[in-house]
Amino acid sequence: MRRPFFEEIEKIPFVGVESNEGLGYRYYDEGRVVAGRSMKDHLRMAVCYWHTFCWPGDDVFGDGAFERPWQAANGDPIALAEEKLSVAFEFFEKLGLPFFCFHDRDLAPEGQSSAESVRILDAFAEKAAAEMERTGVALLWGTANLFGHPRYAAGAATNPDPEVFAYAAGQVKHCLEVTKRLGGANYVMWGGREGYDTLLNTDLRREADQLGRFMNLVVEHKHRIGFDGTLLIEPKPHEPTKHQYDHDVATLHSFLQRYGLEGEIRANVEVNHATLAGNSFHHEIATAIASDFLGSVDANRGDPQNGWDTDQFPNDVAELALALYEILGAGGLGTGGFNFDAKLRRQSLDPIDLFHAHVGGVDTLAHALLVAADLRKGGDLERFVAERYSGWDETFGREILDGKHSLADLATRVATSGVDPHPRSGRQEMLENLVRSRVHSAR
Ligand code: XLS
Ligand code: NI
Ligand code: NI
Repeated sequence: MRRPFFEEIEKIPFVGVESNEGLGYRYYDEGRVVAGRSMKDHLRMAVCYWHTFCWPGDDVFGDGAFERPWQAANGDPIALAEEKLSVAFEFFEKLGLPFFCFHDRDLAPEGQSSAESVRILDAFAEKAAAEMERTGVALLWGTANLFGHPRYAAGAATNPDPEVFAYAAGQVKHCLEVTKRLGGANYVMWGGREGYDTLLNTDLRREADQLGRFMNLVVEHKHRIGFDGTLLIEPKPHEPTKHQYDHDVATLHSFLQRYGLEGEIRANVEVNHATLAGNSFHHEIATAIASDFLGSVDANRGDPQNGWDTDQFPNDVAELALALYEILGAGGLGTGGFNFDAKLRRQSLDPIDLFHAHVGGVDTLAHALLVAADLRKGGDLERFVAERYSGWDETFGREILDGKHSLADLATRVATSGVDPHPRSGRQEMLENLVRSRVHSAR
């Protein structure tokens, strides 16, 4: 394989919004301080290992369309994974983002036995550590692939067979330890097949309890080994299952409460999963923040015409600006960041397309951050909302919330003291205009 692989590409420069030529960031100027923090520290962006380096460009109707030397059909899996690792870090360096994310099976091929898989992953973790040291690229999160192998066809933790549960537990234990070793800021659990294909063969009550037990075991192990990153669950309503238990942020929150996991696990919200669940991304982010458990973001979007996870790079500034507006209001993402869990279109064959895709996604986020910061700075939305609810800060409103009035009290008050509320305009169109004008003016 030729080295460097992306021979014709230099490190992506910041060229500024006026520039129209070549590959360069128009909005993402990593050191630029916005709302008290550098763009780099606000966004904490990550490249995902799986779609970017492991996906061969296949779909359910067609074969792999890409020619990536490290995906050669008859090569030695270990040597190929080594090549993939070196190409990946070349890419991270040239793109200039601070983080990456991986599944255990992206980094290292699965062995003949679980013991062999552990040995292989340990060896690759060491190689990754050396590359991280050399390049300064850090790990946003690690995760275990509990959905690819046929043993997980009926779920991992929610499998009818406890031996599959045990197998998955072993895999997560090891991947969590590897993530800790690599200084990962978070550890993600996406319930790929934790759901069902048909209720005719499914015991919902048992599966919920199994999933609750599994997550408690992960939390215990995290504390046992002293992993100080954040545990995250990534909700999704379906695909590949007909129904996935972590349907959306609100469903996840009730699950965490039910199994005593609140305060231990936060949400990794994916744009595409939000819209698949019939929610907007803005809704999912605001809901997670309202329950104090937003953790991190997968920034890939869907296509409004398709009912599946198309994993496209973000390109909608307005959509992301509203989410970032909420995130700024909440003081940021903490250990989380924005991961591009996104893939090319199958016809985007060339390695350079990987750069075009990421540069566009990065700039969309950076532009959205500027819009969100302007909205916060102007303070109009905040003032409008505060004013709209101001009655609840006054004596009567506070007394209601403090439990000082029964239903009967309130009825009496209305009947005797002439309570006669008048509706007030919600000014939705005015507020939408305000957001739109910031989208156009932010630079
Ligand atoms: C799939 C998920 C997956 C998780 C990591 O839809 O988005 O990629 O982010 O397992
Ligand atoms: Ni997804
Ligand atoms: Ni994801």
